[in-house]
Amino acid sequence: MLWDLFCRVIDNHGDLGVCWRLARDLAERGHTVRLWVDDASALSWMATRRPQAIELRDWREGHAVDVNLQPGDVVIEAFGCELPTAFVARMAARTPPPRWINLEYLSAEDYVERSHGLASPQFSGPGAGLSKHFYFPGFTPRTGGLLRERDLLQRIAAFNGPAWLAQRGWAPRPGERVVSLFAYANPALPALLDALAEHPTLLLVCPGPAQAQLHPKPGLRSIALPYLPQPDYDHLLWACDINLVRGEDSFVRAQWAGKPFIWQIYPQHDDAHHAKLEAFMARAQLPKAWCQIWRGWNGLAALPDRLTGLREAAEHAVGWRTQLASQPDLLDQLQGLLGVSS
Ligand code: TRH
Repeated sequence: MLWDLFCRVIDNHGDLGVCWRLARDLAERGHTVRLWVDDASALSWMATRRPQAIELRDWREGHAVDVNLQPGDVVIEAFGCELPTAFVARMAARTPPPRWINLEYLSAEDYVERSHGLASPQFSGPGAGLSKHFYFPGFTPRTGGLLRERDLLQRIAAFNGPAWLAQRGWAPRPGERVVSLFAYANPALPALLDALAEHPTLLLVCPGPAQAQLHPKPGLRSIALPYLPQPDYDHLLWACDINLVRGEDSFVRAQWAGKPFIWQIYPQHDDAHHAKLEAFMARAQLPKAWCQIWRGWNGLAALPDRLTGLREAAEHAVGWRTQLASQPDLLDQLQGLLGVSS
């Protein structure tokens, strides 16, 4: 089937990160994808390998949608990005009309289960007659699930983390733990570095504000990493002992890595992110001491001076991954909703 996937890059890399991962998963399952992106520049480092089945299209202002273009069988409007009206008109003119999906941001909050799968018939405008379905990713069987490539868990089980790190010159010294750090600007960074230094640690720091704030301290070595291709960023998460992640896609990938992780949620001006953070910790039944570390890292409490609860968090990470992996993945569910097989 042909899928039209529309992505508008707001800021950071998650909108494109999620859409690129979705496009790759669709291509892997035999589909053809037209990925419409307004700013595809991050693909230069994120997507060094481009599957044949993914065609990149530019939809910045001034790149009018080709009026002769026949919309695909499925149109995905990622994160409510508002499709070009000319394209919506083409959708309404197509027989049969394409299935229209609004792929929402990920949340563990209760409203997700109530909202997932709802239809929104369009009574006016260029799309009159079409019906849009809201698709909410999530952590429970009554949500749209999480992106998980079919062979992901086998690849993780077969992965040799120490060899992968050593090949890149990022191997820990004997007795050192390896921690990955991908974060927004964070006033708790000095306190985090102190807590990490309690145990000999090699910190692998992804591009971002933290790279400018690193100074050597006893017990803590750090290496500033370049942006890695998306599959290699996954490998980094699988190779490390603890992962600090942010946003949405790296947050999910840390859960598949099955290692203890700390999430810096994407900050929202009205503090709505506080409820999202608490909702996930409750949904995942994160160990109490580890919740305090999470609140400290997200500015909701003082960061403890040690990573208390790390052992419980390591056990929890494995059990939580097993629970999530027992649910159908996002694409299996979406194809089921659409009555599509791959
Ligand atoms: O970059 P982010 O903060 O993106 C955010 C979130 O998605 C948030 O929900 C959204 O509202 C906001 O964008 C607009 O974090 P995230 O979601 O982890 O996206 C980063 C992507 O970049 C992810 O797909 C992983 C990928 N990545 C690489 O491919 N290589 C790298 O080296 C790094 C650090 C990340």
